[in-house]
Amino acid sequence: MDKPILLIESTEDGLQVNPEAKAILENLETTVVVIGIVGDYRSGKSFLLNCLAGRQENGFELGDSVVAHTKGIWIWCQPHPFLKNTTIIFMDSEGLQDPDKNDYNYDMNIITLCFLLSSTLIYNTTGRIDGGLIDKLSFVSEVTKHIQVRSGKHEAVDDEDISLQFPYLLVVIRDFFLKLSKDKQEITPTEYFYLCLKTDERRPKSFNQPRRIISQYFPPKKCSCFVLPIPTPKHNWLSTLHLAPKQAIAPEFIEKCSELKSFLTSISKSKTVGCLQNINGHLFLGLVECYLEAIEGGEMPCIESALKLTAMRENQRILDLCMKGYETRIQLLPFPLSQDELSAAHKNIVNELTLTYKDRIIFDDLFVLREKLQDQLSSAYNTAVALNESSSAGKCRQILTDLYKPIKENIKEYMKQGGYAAHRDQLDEIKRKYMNIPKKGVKSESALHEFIQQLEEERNTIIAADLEFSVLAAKEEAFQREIEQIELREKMLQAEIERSKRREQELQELNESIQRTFEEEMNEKLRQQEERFDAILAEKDESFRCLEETSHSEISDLTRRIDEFEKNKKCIIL
Ligand SMILES: Nc1nc2c(ncn2[C@@H]2O[C@H](COP(=O)(O)OP(=O)(O)O)[C@@H](O)[C@H]2O)c(=O)[nH]1
Ligand SMILES: [Mg+2]
Repeated sequence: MDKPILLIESTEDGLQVNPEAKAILENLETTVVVIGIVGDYRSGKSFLLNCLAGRQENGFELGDSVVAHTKGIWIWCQPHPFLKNTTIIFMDSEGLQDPDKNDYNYDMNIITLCFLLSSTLIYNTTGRIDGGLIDKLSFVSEVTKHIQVRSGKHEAVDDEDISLQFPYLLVVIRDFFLKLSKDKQEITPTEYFYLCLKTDERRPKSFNQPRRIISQYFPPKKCSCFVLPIPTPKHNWLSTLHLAPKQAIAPEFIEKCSELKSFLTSISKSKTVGCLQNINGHLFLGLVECYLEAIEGGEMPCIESALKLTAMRENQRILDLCMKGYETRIQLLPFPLSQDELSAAHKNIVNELTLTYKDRIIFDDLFVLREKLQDQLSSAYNTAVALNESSSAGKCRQILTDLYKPIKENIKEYMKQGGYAAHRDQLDEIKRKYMNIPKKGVKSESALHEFIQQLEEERNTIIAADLEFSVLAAKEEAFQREIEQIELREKMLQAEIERSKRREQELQELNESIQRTFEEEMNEKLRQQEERFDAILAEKDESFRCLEETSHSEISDLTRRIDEFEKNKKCIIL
């Protein structure tokens, strides 16, 4: 925190927690050590806290006039100088006995809240350690009247009980210049303080009562007195110390302040209320709210009730954190998972969360809390199971949709004869591919079943189309066959015609051939005949010639013979 912030403001509706401070404290997970300061108004409380916090600029506001500047209760969170995970909350309060307010109840409420909230409470005053200081401290007994330790109304309040709940009291006296001694021996301010607390039975009750109460509630182990010198010898800086240059501040003051700081950090323990140990920012806020509720409700703030309520609220917060942690971790799981994987992850997360939060759960309602946690965890686990199922179903559906996409896009191709078988084969292929895809989660089978079921209508359409196309195909086939028959017949006829043509041609050719042959033969025969005739003729001619010759010779012979005959006749006649 860069600068102080108002924690409790005084509004028209009474004291209220400032939402800005609430937001800061709600997120403050470290243990807190609360160093509060109360005391007279304009007694240098804010200036001292700034010195202890180590910074004047942007620190608690100082009043450089007689008008008190700090209103309500302010806080300034700073890391503890040497304790890990610890934050010191410096808590500045409105001064007491401000003549402007003159409201006793208001003062008591502020001081009671500081008492209840501080681990160490500085009572800041100026002057001396004397009876006057003790009188001023009698407000402690007043505070006890405003605090209830236990919630049981008729229960007797044990002073030690109250004392245990009280913070460490550090009385700081400002502008102190006296030497403290007893029997000429220098003594410490604390020793001197306790000397002043001694009762004297010869003195009246009004003298002894406050001393007794202070000794009772603040024994030496719970109280110290510290003195601080005047911060500067230059009185003109006193009203504006926060503006004074460093060299204007007295070295003894600086030294004493750092001594006080070391002392404070060494004695200031983390804020503890009853069994509520190591209170952190939001538990502290819980206490603030509980005490304020009581005060504003006109009741006495009760430590035990505040403790229980704060513990209950804190436990609920832890429970919520636990559940939030569970949900966050579950959401980071790589869904979908198998049931075994999910169950193992659930167990791991629960174990881790138990380890993280078990020490932060507060006391007595552990059983109730455990039951509550178990209930919430089992319902969160059911949600995780449902989430796993829906994630698995989603993934499986997506895989199946992707695998089926090419078929879906070309579904018309299956609206034909044999389409059903083709579609079925494709589906079988998809099923095979799908089953080989790993990490589909718990809904693998059911998603497939559902998917196939969803295809029922489509498949029926394919079957119907398949049948329709089969009938058509059968008809077409019959028609085709008829056409084929006709074509065949046509072909046959054609072939017949061809054949007959061919036969005709063949016949013609044959005829022609025969004719030709015949003609050739005839011609041959004629030729031969002619030849024969010619031969015969030639022969005849020859024979005629021969005959002629023969005849001629015969004739000639005859003639000769005739002639001879004639001649012979003549001769005979003669
Ligand atoms: N004499 C004196 N004046 C102081 C001291 N510390 C602070 N002052 C001055 O007292 C005035 C009030 O201081 P402040 O811290 O606002 O007082 P608060 O009202 O108690 O918070 C301022 O003008 C400071 O300069 C101190 O130790 N001695
Ligand atoms: Mg102040």
